[in-house]
Amino acid sequence: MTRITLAKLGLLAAGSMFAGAIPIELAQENPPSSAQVVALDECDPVTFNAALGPDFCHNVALGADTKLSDLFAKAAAGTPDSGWDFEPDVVHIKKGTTLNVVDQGGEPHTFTEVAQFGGGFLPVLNAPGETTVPECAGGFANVAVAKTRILQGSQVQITGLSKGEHLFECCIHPWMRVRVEVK
Ligand SMILES: [Cu+2]
Repeated sequence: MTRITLAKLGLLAAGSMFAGAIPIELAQENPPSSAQVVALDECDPVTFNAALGPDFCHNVALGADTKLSDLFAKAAAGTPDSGWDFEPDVVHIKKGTTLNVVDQGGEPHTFTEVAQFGGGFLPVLNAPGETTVPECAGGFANVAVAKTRILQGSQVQITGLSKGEHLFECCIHPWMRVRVEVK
């Protein structure tokens, strides 16, 4: 027998021992429930990638794209592009529910818990007069911010939310906001 096969058998044995050890009550308990939040954007690959790098925007926008200059102009006017959005805007969950946040857009976002909604770390994308909230300060040079990043096509799971209200926003596009109510 090869070493790999032996290792596999060992894993199988360990797995069945573990399964056997699970108390019946636990096995019958419903799996923890989950709720989904989707991050959306319609970045235009041509203009975004020309400015931000060849692989920045992966969007398949099919005509719904927003050019980078338009995104900046709308943010500066205080009327940010509604194509950049977390959906739904409000989530009601029970304590213990896992929140799955999926980036279905073309560019990276962050899902960052904040005490109060406010500006992100790129002043050019903040509403007029809006300042960077403390939780977004430093941008991706700040590990606390960087670890809340969600890349295109990936998802993060938020667990262990306490009862009460939790506010999340994108530190890049700060008009992307979600209020989570935990009962
Ligand atoms: Cu974003």
